[in-house]
Amino acid sequence: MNSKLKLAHLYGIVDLGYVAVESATTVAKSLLDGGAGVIQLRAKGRELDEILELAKKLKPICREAGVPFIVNDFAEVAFEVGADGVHIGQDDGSLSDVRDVVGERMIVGRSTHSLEQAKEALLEGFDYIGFGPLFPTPTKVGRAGIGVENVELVQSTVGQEIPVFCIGGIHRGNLAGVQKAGAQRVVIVSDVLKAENVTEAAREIVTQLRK
Ligand code: TZP
Ligand code: MG
Repeated sequence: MNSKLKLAHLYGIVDLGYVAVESATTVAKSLLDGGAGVIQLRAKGRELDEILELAKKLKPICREAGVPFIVNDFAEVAFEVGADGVHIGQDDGSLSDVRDVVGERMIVGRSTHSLEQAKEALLEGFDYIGFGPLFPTPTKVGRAGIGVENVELVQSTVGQEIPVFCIGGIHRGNLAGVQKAGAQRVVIVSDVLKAENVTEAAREIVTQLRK
């Protein structure tokens, strides 16, 4: 298991749906100060140039904190900026397609929406998975929540081999329940990014998950 990912409890996302480009580096620092153990740049619908430019700024900030920097969707961008990883969805091709671009050493993560997909991702060789959305969420519209029923099973099977980050509609108000359902690691986007104090929100989550 990747040692840095193993240490991560909160996977933070700098999502340009919530964060202005000008604030992205500040928000990344706030997430890191709060204890986020992974940072992803998610920039749906943005021009490649813009993503590349921002990724170049975020990478050294994460590097300094010793935290993996992951680019969502764009293996080429991840490779060009020397990111630590890239994250792809179910419809973004195979692991080997991505490996052709980024090589063998980069972290590659996969979104999964069922126990079956989670097991497939492990077998294929992904370094970690996202598992969800557990609950419907405005951050990813049009996708139903899969609930927490399989969280324990995914954690106790796939989660023994690679980190499993539960995602989707998780917030400080339901985190204890998600944890009780078996989650050890989470991605939380809107609750943290919309918080008055991003660092404090992240810290609260990390503290809860370390319990
Ligand atoms: N993939 C599945 S749910 C989701 C993504 C990117 C969004 C999670 O965002 P939030 O705001 O924490 O529900
Ligand atoms: Mg994607």
